[in-house]
Amino acid sequence: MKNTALITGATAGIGEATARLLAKNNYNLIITGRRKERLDNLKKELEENTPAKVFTLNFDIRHRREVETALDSLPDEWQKIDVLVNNAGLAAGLSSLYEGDIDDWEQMIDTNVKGLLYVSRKILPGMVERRSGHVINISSTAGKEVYANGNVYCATKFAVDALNKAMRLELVDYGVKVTSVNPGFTETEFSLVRFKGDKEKAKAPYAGMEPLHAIDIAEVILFVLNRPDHVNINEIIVTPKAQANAFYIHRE
Ligand code: NDP
Ligand code: 8X3
Repeated sequence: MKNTALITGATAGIGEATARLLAKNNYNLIITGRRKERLDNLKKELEENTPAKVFTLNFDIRHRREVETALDSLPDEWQKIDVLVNNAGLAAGLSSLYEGDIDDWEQMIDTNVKGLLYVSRKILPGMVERRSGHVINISSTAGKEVYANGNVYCATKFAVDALNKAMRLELVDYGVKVTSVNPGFTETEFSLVRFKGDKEKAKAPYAGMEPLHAIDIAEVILFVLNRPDHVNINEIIVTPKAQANAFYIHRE
């Protein structure tokens, strides 16, 4: 029997690559995001080309009522969620705290921390009740070390790291696995979003080095999920070969 995975932020990057990979590996999928057309196209593509059934939920994760209404609307046959990939997130801007844009801060906190909490609060009770499940929280190298001008983004990812540890403690007695996956530089739409559509600025972080690709992280997620039942990977940090930590990059 297939398991069901709910992936937040599946319209691009790591979430989309994870959806594609899990669809080929015996999962049915609930995919979420704000861009409805992308969700619909991905559902169509995956249902045509893989054995997966796909359900789409279109909501802005920052809005608690939208999240609750969307998740409450799941039909009975989609209620049993075995895997939750808390992936939706973003960085907005790159500047010192003393020059920071408060709207950017709020967007990051509302998406990366509060959005993750809203979704988790709805999905975890079912896992606890069934005494099974696996939550994968996408944190970052930025959740392990702070880099200059990363301040609030780093703070949100440190928060994800703390929530990951909290979930592990609180869910271990119910047989629910919890893992944080902490990627380094990964070339997705992340940088374009951070720099608000400025393509030149978005390319700069990857100059003279090969970043990770979204599929690299999707493969790690599948590896984590495929461990035997008695094994839990608590956290995993994955960087490009050229990235030593959150802020030291070797460039050719
Ligand atoms: P992308 O920008 O390519 O994808 C981000 C995804 O998050 C999109 O599907 C987007 O969907 C969704 N999302 C963003 N805001 C919202 C919102 N308000 N409501 C619902 N969905 C939202 O970036 P990545 O794939 O790189 O990022 C995925 C995760 O990985 C993030 O948590 C990021 O912080 C983390 N990460 C990324 C790294 C990188 O270098 N790329 C490194 C380490 C961690 P839509 O816009 O359609 O709503
Ligand atoms: C994303 C990686 O280093 O751009 O979490 O913050 S970084």
